[in-house]
Amino acid sequence: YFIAALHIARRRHEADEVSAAAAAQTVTDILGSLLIGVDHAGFAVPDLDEAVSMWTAMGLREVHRERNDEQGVVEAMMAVGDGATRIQLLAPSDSTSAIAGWLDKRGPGIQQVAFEVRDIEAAATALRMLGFDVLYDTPRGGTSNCLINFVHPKSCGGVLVELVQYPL
Ligand code: MC0
Repeated sequence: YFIAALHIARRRHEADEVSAAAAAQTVTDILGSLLIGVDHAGFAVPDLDEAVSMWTAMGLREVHRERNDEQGVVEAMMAVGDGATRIQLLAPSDSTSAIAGWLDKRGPGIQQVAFEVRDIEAAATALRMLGFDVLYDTPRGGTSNCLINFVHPKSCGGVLVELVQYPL
């Protein structure tokens, strides 16, 4: 439904029924309706166990841990309070991963902010229509069997935005 609505907006502009600005606004409105909230912020850390200990000492709780070889990370999800907010601790599992590169260049810190979306394919289509640089042609596997994709920080104000869709 969402992807069909996005293509209709584009076709209406191509047929000169609506202006480029009006079509873009429709795409933005659809994209806005696909956003559910901030799922997590991802912190790059050199050592997962040490980072988990530090954030546990601050009162966060580890609720999930897994290794993702495609992304080259070992990660722990930390709950902040009783709500749904999570901090994702990301340590490199191999020296060529994005997290290893980030740590080399910038050291530990906030590497990404993740938005939960209702339909990740539609969100990626809308973002591309609006000129954002979406990294993967098709979503890949993320935490807890989520689908993930990313918007390149160069097209996004210097912030790496992750898109997350939970399994049904
Ligand atoms: C790089 N840059 C960033 C950045 N990474 N800026 C903000 N936030 C980041 N995370 C900037 C650099 O400072 C540089 O700017 C320019 O982008 C190119 O940097 P680079 O070091 O050459 O980096 P690239 O191009 O090799 O890689 C950047 C890219 C990569 C975003 C394509 O990190 C990537 O593919 N990320 C998506 C995958 C990922 O992050 N996986 C780890 C989390 P200047 O100004 O110096 O040119 S896995 C995950 O999160 C999963 C497990 C999950 O949640 O389920």
